[in-house]
Amino acid sequence: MLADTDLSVCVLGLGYIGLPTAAVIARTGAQVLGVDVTPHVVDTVNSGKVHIEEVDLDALVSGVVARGTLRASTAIAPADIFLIAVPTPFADDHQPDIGYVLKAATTVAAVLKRGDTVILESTSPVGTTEQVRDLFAQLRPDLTMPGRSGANEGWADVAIAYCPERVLPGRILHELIANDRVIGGITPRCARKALAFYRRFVRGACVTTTAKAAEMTKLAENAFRDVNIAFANELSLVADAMGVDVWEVIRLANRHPRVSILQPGPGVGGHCIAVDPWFLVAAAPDCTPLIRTAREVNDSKVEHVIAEATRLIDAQPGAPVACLGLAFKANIDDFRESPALAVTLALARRFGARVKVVEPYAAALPAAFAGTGAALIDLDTALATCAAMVVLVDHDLFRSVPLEERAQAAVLDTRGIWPDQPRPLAPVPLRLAS
Ligand code: SAJ
Repeated sequence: MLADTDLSVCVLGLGYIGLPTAAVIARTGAQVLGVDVTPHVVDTVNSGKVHIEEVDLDALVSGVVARGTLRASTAIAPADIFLIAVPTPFADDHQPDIGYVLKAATTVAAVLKRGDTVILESTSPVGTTEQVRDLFAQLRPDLTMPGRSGANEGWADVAIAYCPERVLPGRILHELIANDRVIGGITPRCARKALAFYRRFVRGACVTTTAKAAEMTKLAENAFRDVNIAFANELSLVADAMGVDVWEVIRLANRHPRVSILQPGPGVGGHCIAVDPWFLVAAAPDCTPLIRTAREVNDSKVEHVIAEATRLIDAQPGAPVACLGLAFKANIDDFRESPALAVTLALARRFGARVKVVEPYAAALPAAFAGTGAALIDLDTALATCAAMVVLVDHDLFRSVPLEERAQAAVLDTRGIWPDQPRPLAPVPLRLAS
């Protein structure tokens, strides 16, 4: 194995996964080149700064850039290991779009040489790693690719593997090292080569399998969480209709040794749990009614919260109302696919300047709010001036507000952070079976 300082690694995509991964590898002493299509991202990293908020990432990036082990560029260069960490969104019809992966692979193909290892980390539909291999075979007929028929297929010039990231925003640097990794090789030899690489910085167990099993494992993990959150969200609708406190029910049910219900909320956001289950549905639409329904339950929770918040605001004619939080979850600055943002935007479009937004992780309101009249204010101002409050994110800052500072406000608490808050409205009568 190469000494750490002799290893060159190229990370394609310097987003929420690529940049922390590049920095952690650079910390081992390997020479890391981070490639991104956005010049602003490249310039920011090269100046030792970060374009995303993640605990301790700024200090790590500034350290490895100063030490000379991490640099960024819009152009690729030859390396021993290529790690692809680009987005895999879905189209309007929920079909996965692996265009960025194939584009990144095309870029890699231009500099690929005998002995290199290519690892895909982006969450991907089952079969994507083999598609990348086929693309390499087409673009580089001078190199042998693994798992294609022919003599010595296990000993191809290039190793190709899939190793999904599993880190939780807010804990990325810790989880990158501590979490177990599933490493799927196109062939067992590919998996072993990728394993040797991850062993350099992962302290969790590294388990090898096939590329397809690793791809499906990642999708199964996020679909599992989505289904379980959907159960909690559905329970919250039933509990609301019955005038029961869902948070108390879940707390009590979770005292059962084999029950562990997740938390309801205003819906499921982020770029993973709200997206990845669709990859399974798209691959096997006839076998996935549960996964599809969970997605629909979680998406419909947003509409339910908008309706509830509208009732609350209508009951306070003319008064300012505070929406607490825009992020897709607590204590981060990531607003992608955020149900909190969707709810607040819908309310801002309907109630205009009456809507005040409190988001400690935003310096300004996102562009989508332009023309609505809504304003960004701080928490203390909201507590002093708003007659109604809609809690959409469980940021620690919001949790810390004592009852006496919010007792006078009508509150819709979609995250259950203020259990002592009096319920402002009678539940909407639902059609319950007698
Ligand atoms: N949420 C709830 N109730 C809960 C838990 C979460 O409503 O009890 C909501 C959150 O508020 C948020 C959404 O679900 O809107 C997703 O948050 P999350 O914390 O469940 O997950 P992510 O998207 O931050 O990260 C997930 C993780 N996957 C799993 O836990 C199986 C992470 O490990 C993955 O690396 C990440 O997806 C990814 O990149 O795929």
